[in-house]
Amino acid sequence: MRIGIVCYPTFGGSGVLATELGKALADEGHQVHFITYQQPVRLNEFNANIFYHEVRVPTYPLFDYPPYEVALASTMVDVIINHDLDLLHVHYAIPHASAAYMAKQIVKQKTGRNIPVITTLHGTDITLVGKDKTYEPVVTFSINESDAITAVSQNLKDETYKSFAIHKDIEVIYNFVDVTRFNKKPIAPFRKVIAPNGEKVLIHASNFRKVKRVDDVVTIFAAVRKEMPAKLLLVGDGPERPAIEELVRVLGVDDDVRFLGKQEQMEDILAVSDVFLLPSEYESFGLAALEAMAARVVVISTNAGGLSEINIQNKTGFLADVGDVAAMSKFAIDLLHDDAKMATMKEAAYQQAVRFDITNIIPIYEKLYSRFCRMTLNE
Ligand code: GMT
Repeated sequence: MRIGIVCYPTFGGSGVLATELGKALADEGHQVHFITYQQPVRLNEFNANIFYHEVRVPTYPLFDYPPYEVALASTMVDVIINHDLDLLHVHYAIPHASAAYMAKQIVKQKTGRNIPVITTLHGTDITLVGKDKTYEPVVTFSINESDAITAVSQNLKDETYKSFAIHKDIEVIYNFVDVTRFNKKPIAPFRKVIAPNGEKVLIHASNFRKVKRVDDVVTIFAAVRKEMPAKLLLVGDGPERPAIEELVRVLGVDDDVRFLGKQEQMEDILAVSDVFLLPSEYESFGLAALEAMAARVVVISTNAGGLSEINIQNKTGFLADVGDVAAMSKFAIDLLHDDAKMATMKEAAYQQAVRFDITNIIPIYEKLYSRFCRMTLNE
């Protein structure tokens, strides 16, 4: 098949998932065309089946807001027609689903072909941004106009029906992880640099937005640090970082916290970690937590959104209510004191990640695609 993939090219979960999906489809022999405004961060290797089409948004003195969606739809039209795509798979509804709708209509008018559009909902496109009155009518319309809609968890599917008047079926296709990539032995000299005296290592990775509650990460770590020698790795970057740096200083844990910034080699960093903290206000799924589990790292998270669909209480990790830093701190302290329990939970976390291995999920997408392949105008 010739598949167009539209996503955000950044470190966000939807972009990571879409890029890994495209790479896996290319490995299966499909021709994959990425249409984005920048090379996706995880698109870091050559593959003869992968093509990248940059969306250029020319500026003009009149434009305070350059019309990205128009440029994106035009690029989609160009790629669909000139590369004879079989379907378009867009990730994150805003503005990808509405741009795809526009491209679909133009292609239909120009060629008579009805290009199938599949929209995958990822999270904040529904729960935060999409709900906003500024976007809601367009989001509702373009989701309904998609030929197929998928959501990355049951919780996100439920939230979508609650917040939008969607009259089509939404299929849950869970996010996935390449277990082979993340199941790595720790690099001993690296662990020595991070934790020179054998300290326990806690980790958090996100885009440092408010919804991630990174301040709770630091508060939990400070409680752990009072009880035992420990280090905290903070991976990623975003708007909350200056406030978090300040909090680290205020709580007096600056000697034990490392800000690593945006990182591509997450598997090496996770391999030297013991506990992954994800105290988010909401997560549709929590791809970062799944990657941690694949690296045998125990996850302590909130029970918000779809997190309880992957993190199982007292088995693969621990869950608490949003903001309950006392409970999450206690879970971490008790676990870090109990080597036997830690070993059992690490293994359980890994086994749970295997259920979401890439090899189990890619065929589900391929089956979905084959349902829509080569639709005609009358279908
Ligand atoms: O909000 C983010 O953290 C980024 C966002 C995205 O779409 O880039 O992540 C969402 O999609 C991920 C991949 O499906 C999910 O694993 C995240 O849970 C989800 N984030 C939220 O729901 C807050």
